[in-house]
Amino acid sequence: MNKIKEKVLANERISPQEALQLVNFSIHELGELAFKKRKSFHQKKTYYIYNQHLNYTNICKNKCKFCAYFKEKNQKGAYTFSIADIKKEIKKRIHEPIVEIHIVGGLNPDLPLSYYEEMLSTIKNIRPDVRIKAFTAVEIAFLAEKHNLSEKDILLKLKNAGLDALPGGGAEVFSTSLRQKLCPEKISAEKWLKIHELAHNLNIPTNCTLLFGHIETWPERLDHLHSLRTLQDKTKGFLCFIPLPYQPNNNQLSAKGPNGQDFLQMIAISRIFLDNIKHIKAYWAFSGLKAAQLALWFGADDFDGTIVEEKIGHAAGADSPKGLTQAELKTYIQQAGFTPVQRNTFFQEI
Ligand code: V47
Ligand code: SF4
Repeated sequence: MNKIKEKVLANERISPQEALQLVNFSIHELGELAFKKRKSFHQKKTYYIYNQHLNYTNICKNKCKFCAYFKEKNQKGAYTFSIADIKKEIKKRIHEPIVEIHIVGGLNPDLPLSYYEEMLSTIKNIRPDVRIKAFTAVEIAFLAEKHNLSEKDILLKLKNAGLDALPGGGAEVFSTSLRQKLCPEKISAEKWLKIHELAHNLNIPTNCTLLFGHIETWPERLDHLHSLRTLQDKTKGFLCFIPLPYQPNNNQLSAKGPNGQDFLQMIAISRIFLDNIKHIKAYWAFSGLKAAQLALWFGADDFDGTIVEEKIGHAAGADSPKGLTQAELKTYIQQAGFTPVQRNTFFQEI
């Protein structure tokens, strides 16, 4: 164990097999190591963003087993925003200093490509200074297939309409056998990685995620992180990694979700293993605020944002506010012992 510690402290890269041994470290020792890594990147800074979430439709043909957000087309509660609805949502908060709109939605076969382009250009018309982080690789692949275009063409069209970055969702766990159980209709790991590589090559930075704390194992988590680290070596296009703790309610998967120790171990091992991804996000909307505060001592350096309003985790039982004010966000970060730093989508300080 000490050899691995020495390697980490000497800023040497560790293998997935070595990272697996970190699971057996005491939580104090692991936390100390991850915190040293965090400090070498960011000292005591903790980043946050003033953002707005927009979930344009919950109709989705994929029906992932862990998802409590999707609805069938004619099911009660199914919705799709019109472009007029989107305008209204953006205008509702026009007097707030929002710097990013985060957009994701289900795979709704009734929406044409022009809807996505119009959504982006409409938002940029109303708020020219805002950055739009929108559409997971899953949505990009869906549009490409539906319109018989390449994923690169879709990315270029959307970039032209106002897309600035891609969020990290849809990665789930890269293991093929697990994907078969969790989300058999979803794009493969290879496709997810290919779309992120394409985006990076088009100067569209992206985030990346891992959905953890359900039926996956530590070796599967480490394989996933290894694939992300390998792509990052090639493109340097990932801005931030977000370990998403599984929320267990109202879906078709029988699993519990990670406990506090597992959550902190995941944050810490991500920080240590992903030596080429600068930021690790403690996504308070899924983990809860107290766990997110603690995660800052275990390697995380980003506290996400104001949000308003989070729908995907809350549909599955997330027990956190649906949004926060900027003042609240700063207070949570300060109370945890860190210095809040406002950032934009590209992690530039504001
Ligand atoms: O892709 C769905 C996940 C993701 C559940 O890039 C679930 O900055 C937990 O990716 N329990 C969407 N997770 C959220 C996401 C995200 C969030 C915040 C910031 C960024 C970013 C990305 O949520 C989905 C899926 O992987 N998800 N159901 C669930 N029951
Ligand atoms: Fe659809 Fe995404 Fe939910 Fe899967 S996780 S069912 S792709 S909305």
